[in-house]
Amino acid sequence: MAEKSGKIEKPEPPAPAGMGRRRFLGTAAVAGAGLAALAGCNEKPAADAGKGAASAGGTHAAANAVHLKPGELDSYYGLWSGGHTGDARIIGIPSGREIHRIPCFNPDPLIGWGITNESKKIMGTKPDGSLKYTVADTHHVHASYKDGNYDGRYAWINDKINSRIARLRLDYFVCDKITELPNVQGFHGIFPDKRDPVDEKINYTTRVFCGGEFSIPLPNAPIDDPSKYRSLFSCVDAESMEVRWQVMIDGNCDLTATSFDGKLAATNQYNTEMGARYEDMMSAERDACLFFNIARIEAAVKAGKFRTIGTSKVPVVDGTAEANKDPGTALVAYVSVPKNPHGVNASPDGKYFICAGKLSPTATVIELSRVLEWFDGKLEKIDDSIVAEVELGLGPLHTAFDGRGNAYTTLFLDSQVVKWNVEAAIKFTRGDKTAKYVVDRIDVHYQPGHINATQSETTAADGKYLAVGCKFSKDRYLPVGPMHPENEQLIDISGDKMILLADHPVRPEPHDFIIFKRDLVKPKQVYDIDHSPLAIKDAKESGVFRQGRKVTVKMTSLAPSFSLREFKVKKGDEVTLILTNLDKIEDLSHGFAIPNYNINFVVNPQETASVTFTADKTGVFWCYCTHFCHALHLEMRSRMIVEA
Ligand code: RUQ
Ligand code: CUA
Ligand code: CA
Repeated sequence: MAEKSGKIEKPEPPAPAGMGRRRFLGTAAVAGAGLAALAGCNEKPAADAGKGAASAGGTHAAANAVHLKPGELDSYYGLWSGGHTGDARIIGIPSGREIHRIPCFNPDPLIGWGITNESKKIMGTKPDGSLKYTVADTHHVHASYKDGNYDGRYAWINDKINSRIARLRLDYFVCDKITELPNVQGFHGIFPDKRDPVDEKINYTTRVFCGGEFSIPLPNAPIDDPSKYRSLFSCVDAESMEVRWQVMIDGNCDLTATSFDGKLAATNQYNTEMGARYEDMMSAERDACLFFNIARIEAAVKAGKFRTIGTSKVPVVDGTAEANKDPGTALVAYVSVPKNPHGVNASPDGKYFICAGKLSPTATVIELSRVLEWFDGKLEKIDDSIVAEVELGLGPLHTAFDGRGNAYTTLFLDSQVVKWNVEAAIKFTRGDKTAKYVVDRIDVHYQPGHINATQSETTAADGKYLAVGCKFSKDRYLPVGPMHPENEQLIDISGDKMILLADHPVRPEPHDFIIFKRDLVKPKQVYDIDHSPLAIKDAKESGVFRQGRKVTVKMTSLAPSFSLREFKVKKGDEVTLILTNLDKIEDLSHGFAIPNYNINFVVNPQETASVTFTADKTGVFWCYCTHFCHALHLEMRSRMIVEA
């Protein structure tokens, strides 16, 4: 294992008043009784159940805040990761209503994702045409920026299982590109940059950073010795979705954040030990938060100072601690933070990065300008970029911001959210023990992980609502067997005190989300017919076109009929069916299903989709519309006759 460079032991700051029970969670405690608590099975806070609602959220005012009258629209879009379902979900805030799902990594029969040729091309196929992957595990979703705020162009989402990044278009609310990261396992943290570090004119997102959480042999080979494993931090081009470059580092990447000036990307690291078992991964008292100097990395790539790994052509620069000791040339800075940190977040004033402690009850505040000073040779020790390290409670994970100088951190073990003031925490760390940095605490239900406030990590953070992703819901909903929903709780943060407003059950398990003002996106509700080169713009172009055993069936839809009421193909034909929906009216979508052929897809107004299949069964097959579109929806059919 490489020497952990620059890791100095920091004395623990004294516990603030009233925090006696929140001791440092040492290795011994965790290995014993503490482990059960880490898994979220600490004693069930039964007496506490509903307390938040009764004490605060149970008021009429709170209930009114989230209750929209029929026909009323939400004021924010919530973009939620879908977890196991490999999709992204759109949730209206404050109502908590799920409005839409965007399939990305997994097939979805509703819209024919993974069934149409267009979606298969995005998802990736094997040589036999079947999908390369059919499972996914999405965690984090983040949107593109301009001038420090969301610009409504794109969002990106990760698949941890197969190391894929998907891009979502925020005009049609669809996934349009997926890239698999080479030589990465456990792709976890993801964050777009907010502007270019060098070019002043590029004040918007052009890169997306992706952290690889699991270290592996590079190139991958059956090597047993974990000290030989490394992980990669990847930069993906926001437009082309190609991987621009990667940085090889010691330890691992977990979450990712970016600075508002475009100069730095950060990742927190819990496995500086480079252990292969959890006991090894928590043996050190401090781990790290890494800062990547984007301009320097890109200059190094330009100068040819890189290697490639295996069959990948992506340039890989050396970001290991040993190669980055000299600040004058360093590409990466390793800042020491306490024990197995989780979550790194950039404050909306652009000044700080906050790393939560997870196994340490602390949050560490790192000042961006000081990290830059270190790279410029003006700060002697990189750890002097730490301006605060304060106790918050047990199991701090993620942090959100209200734009008024306050941070909100989830405490997984305490089942709480703590509101704390960043400048007061800095004063406290500097020695002013009268500085009361904890502003408020609220119980949540239960074991919160992710947290986000409206517009949190933007210059337009407005401190109105806070959503908390509780990993355990226990007694909050009607029991539905062993699998419980997750509990997304909504909290009013517009005043000094946090007020619990509502519980929203969600299908497990979304992990992360962002919430932004509704006027930041301009969705389109009818396709531009030219979006597909295959579009059949006139019903008269319909027909069956044969070239040997390859048959193209061209069809249009216009409620309540398909342009071909019947069509004939022969057994063994490779059939490509192209369907354009000629309806122009908003919300007039048709479906197209072929019984016993396992085909179903949707065409929205002016949309074109195609499917290719082998006609391997003879007989009559009633292709029917699967989307209720008209009073004669049930009659909207076409007969496929497959002849012997
Ligand atoms: S991680 S609970 Cu996958 Cu987002 Cu922190
Ligand atoms: Cu077309 Cu139902
Ligand atoms: Ca560790």
